[in-house]
Amino acid sequence: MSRRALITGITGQDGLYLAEHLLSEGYDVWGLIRGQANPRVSRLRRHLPDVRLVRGDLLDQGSLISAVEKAAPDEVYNLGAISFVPMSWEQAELTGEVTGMGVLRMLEAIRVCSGVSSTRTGAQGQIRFYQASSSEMFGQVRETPQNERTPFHPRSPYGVAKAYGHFLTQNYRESYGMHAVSGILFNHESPRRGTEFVTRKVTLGAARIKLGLADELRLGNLEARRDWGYAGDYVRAMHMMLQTPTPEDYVIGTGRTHTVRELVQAAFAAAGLDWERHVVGDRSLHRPAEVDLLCADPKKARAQLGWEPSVSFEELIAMMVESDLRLLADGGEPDQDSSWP
Ligand code: NAP
Ligand code: G4F
Repeated sequence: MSRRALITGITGQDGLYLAEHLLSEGYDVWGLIRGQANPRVSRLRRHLPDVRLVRGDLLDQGSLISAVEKAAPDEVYNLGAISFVPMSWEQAELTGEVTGMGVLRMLEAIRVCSGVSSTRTGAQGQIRFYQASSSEMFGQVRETPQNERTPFHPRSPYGVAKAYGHFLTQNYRESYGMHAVSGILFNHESPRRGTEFVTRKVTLGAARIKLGLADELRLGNLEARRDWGYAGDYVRAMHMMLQTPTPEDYVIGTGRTHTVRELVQAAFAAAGLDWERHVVGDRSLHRPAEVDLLCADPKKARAQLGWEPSVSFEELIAMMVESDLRLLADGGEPDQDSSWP
């Protein structure tokens, strides 16, 4: 019998890559979808008709219990979240509910459906759980590079909500013996990345300027540093983490860090443009509190999972620029079907 996986956040960047990866591994893949006439659901149906869909929302405990009962998964990947950091200041309570409390509701759905309690811990055949934790939890970093033991100092309501979900995942492992793991993933990008995130905003902006569709690109803090990798590599790590005999948490990143300025230089160079002629600084895009520097120490994942990234920063940015140039030249729009290559 095929193994079954249930993915929350399946309409997002990582959800689609993970679903493709698990299908290629022979899994029966189920995706949690929400909302009425959500355009990302029809895009998902067209892209991956083999994925089975079940309705539910991380805000709705009963719907998650029903989804787990219906999908009867061996593995649950909790990728659903409000994931755009600036939005977490504008809608802090909602971010706490979805990105933080949503983890509690998903863990409870698994616990209830598995019949696990404080006196009856998990047994063989239990549902394994992956939580999408984030390097944003390190925030104002205490050391560089950051590893699994680096303390957290989150700088946004999003980072705080992720820290809650992270500790709760550890707590359910320790309280109920659940096979629950957190992947502390550093920024990962792709041609499918949402256009609100800086990499895609820059590659799409460079492509628009190259094709004469725009003349300038407005950006915030150019000095922030991130460890950027390729999303297709990172979903392999999620799967690997759930296959180990003992549940543990892992940092996933490349170990290389670049400024936003270097990202801009790389993207505009890939499009054959001089970035200084087009990029305009915009104070309104700076954040109330910034994460200045992220850089992963992925030694544990390399040693214990055998995980390695396969795409360099330069290859990633060139891949995204090429994809955006193709998309716009074909008359596509980034938020429509064609933007998911
Ligand atoms: P994304 O593209 O923003 O996708 C977010 C997903 O969450 C979407 O499928 C969205 O579905 C779903 N969602 C939002 N609110 C929900 C709710 N109330 N109930 C159920 N689902 C809901 O994010 P991503 O980049 O794929 O990231 C996946 C996960 O990894 C997120 O948890 C993110 O915080 C975390 N993470 C990402 C990175 C990164 O660099 N990409 C790094 C570290 C951690 P709708 O279509 O219904 O809106
Ligand atoms: O691309 P970003 O919006 O990603 P951020 O805030 O690092 O968060 C992403 O990575 C996290 C992992 O560390 C995830 F957990 C999270 O869900 C998300 O996927 O911004 C990156 C940097 C920031 O320092 C920001 O201030 O780029 C800087 N930046 C400068 N100008 C900008 C802009 N960011 C955006 N989005 N837009 C700008 O115009």
